Amino acid sequence: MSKTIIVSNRLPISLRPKNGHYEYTPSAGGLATGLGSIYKEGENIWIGWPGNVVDEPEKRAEIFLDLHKHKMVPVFLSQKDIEEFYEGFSNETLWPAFHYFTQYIAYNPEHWEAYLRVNELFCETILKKAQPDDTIWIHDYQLMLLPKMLRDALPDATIGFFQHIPFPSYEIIRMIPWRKEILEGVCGADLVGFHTYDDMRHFLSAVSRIIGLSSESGTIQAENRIINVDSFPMGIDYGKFEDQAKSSKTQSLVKEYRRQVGDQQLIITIDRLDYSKGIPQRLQAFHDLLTEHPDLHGKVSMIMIVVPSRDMVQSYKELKEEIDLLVGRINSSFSTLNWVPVHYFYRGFPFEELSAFYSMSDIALVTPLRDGMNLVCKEFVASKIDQRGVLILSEMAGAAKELREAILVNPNDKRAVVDAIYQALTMEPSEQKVRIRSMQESLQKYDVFQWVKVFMDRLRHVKAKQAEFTSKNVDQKVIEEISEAFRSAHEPVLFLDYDGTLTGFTSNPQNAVPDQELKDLVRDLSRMAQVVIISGRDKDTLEKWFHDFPIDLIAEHGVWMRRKENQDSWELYAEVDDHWKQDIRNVMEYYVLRTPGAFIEEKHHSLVWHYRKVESGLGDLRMRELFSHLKYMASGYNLQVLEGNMVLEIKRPDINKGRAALTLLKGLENDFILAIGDDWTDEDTFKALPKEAYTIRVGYSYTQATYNIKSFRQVRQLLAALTK
Ligand code: GDG
Repeated sequence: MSKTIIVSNRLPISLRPKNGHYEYTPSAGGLATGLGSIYKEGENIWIGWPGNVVDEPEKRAEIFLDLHKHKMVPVFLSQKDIEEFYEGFSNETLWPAFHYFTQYIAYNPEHWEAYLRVNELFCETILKKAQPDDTIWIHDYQLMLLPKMLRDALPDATIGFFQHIPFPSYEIIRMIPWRKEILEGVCGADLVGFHTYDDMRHFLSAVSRIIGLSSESGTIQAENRIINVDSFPMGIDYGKFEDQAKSSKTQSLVKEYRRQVGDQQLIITIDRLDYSKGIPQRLQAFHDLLTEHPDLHGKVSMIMIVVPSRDMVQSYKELKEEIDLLVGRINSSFSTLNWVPVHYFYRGFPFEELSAFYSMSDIALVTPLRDGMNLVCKEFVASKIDQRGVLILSEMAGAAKELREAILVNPNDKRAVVDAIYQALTMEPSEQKVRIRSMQESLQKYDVFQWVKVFMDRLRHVKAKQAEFTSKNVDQKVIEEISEAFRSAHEPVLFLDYDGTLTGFTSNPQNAVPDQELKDLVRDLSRMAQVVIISGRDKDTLEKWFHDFPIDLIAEHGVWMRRKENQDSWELYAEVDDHWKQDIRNVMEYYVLRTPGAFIEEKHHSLVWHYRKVESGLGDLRMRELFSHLKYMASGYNLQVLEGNMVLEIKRPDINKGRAALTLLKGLENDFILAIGDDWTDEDTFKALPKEAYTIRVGYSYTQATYNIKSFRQVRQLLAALTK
């Protein structure tokens, strides 16, 4: 039976040395709870770093055995790994880059080496446990190379990757010298998940621009499979926060704390120490609020919990000092003997106390400058069992995409934050109730268990889709079957599209000249079968490239044909009516002028707008614009607009490769037909041919063809097999 392996940098446990041994405390974090429903079942396991540096082999062995009981497998990291891989590349390169703090990005080749090394170490550990058909779910930015490493070793494994932090725009990711390896690493997965649609589209754009893999509706077309990219906003364990808030323990803590702080409004803020969380900016806004509203003195306090984190990293040390200073400034300026404006805690609290803080607070001020999701705001809402309270939430947190009833603010706009706090302090209880209730409803429905379920379902779905393609894949068995049928046929005919089928694409179409290997292949085939090159290319180009080959040529999707019996003459197979061309050309030229790199190709029956050389993204944008423009004009002329591989073509609908293929076959008694093509124009051929024909589409798109094949290289291999 196949199993599921969860992989994350940290295991959901902490080890504390005690009396020469270790004490294990399970983590209560949201991810650990959500994934608990998975790794604790059956043979499933969780693999990760236990959080301590342990070098002695005996101690490692002891931990290994202990963790085994908890269904965990440790990856041991050395002090150097921690410094270079974790603090270094993960937290000084990827973290600042992905949170748009470009001024903090370190570009250190040794850190990159460590990142590679540790990802490999994870890979080796996983490979000791994984079977070829297991499901492996990898978490977060510390392990972005791992999906590909695993894919290389286990080509059929089901691999999911989820990134908990934002994925930045192409402009940022391109700054990282190792961007290509990172993106290729992630693309080893079958399903890649982010918290928001913005992260997802940034990732897709980077993949297309940096590693040249295009995508449609979140599906990346890799060379031999599809990869799905989607957004899965992570939820919390709603029930746990609700139940805790209702518990007598929390209720009595709330009473006690309330007694201590007296009758005033409370603003809660909870974050790990991190510059992305906007803590100094928040303090400055609170400072301004107190300056502008002396009437609030003594009536409102902020409870600020900052959980120590990464304090070995220089930028974090500096941040800590800045926060200490700001808190000191506010408290020293405004405190009275019975009122402290900021209750500042630089430490973590047990869950019951955290719950009491959420429950007793009137306002949660969650203003990160950038945050993948932010769970604190969700936990606050879930803890409001009396539905009193106001959430102020940064637009820059992933959660802002879901929690629309919060007061949303731009955390860089200090004025807006001050106003938002004032609005929250004066909000009517009836309005608070409406807002909180609506947010609670959605958080309850989409909790962390639902998040896990949706991700896993989607992963299965992608795998099923891939299997559909694989079942149609031209493998060795199919090659043998086709070769066998080819050899026993008396009158075999081969319809071969040219660009993308027999050869790859070049930025200038005129450079896709047949190479020697292809020429030899076509010649060899022409001795054994009727070979038809069936292309959208103009006749002059085909004539130039294949003039003296004993083959049939079909140009411009069937407007022109040259039969092998009559190599010197091209016949026109469709009446050319080009009265529409000038109008359409004018429009296309306007789009050429606006789009550097675009150009027009004129054929007898069609006009083609090429954008392969246009800056990525701009080409698509202009193509969409031109598409709708031309579509409107096309109906008046009874023309058809078709989207091809980096081209937009407008042509008469009655001229197509299918019609041309049938014209050529008329009166012949072919006992073997093979057609291969790579785009929509070839679909007409596949559709028109008799059922017994072998039809193959290059690439893994949906097709009418019986089979899919990976690339033109595999097409050549198949054709070479026929000649043997
Ligand atoms: C990353 C992404 C994304 C905090 N103080 C205490 C305490 N906490 C718990 C909170 C909350 C968690 O820590 C913090 O989660 P966040 O989501 O706010 O932030 P990150 O740690 O940066 O997490 C983030 C997340 O991954 C999930 O994908 O949302 O954007 O950066 O659960 O409750 N828990 C206890 N005591 C504390 O004092 N017990």
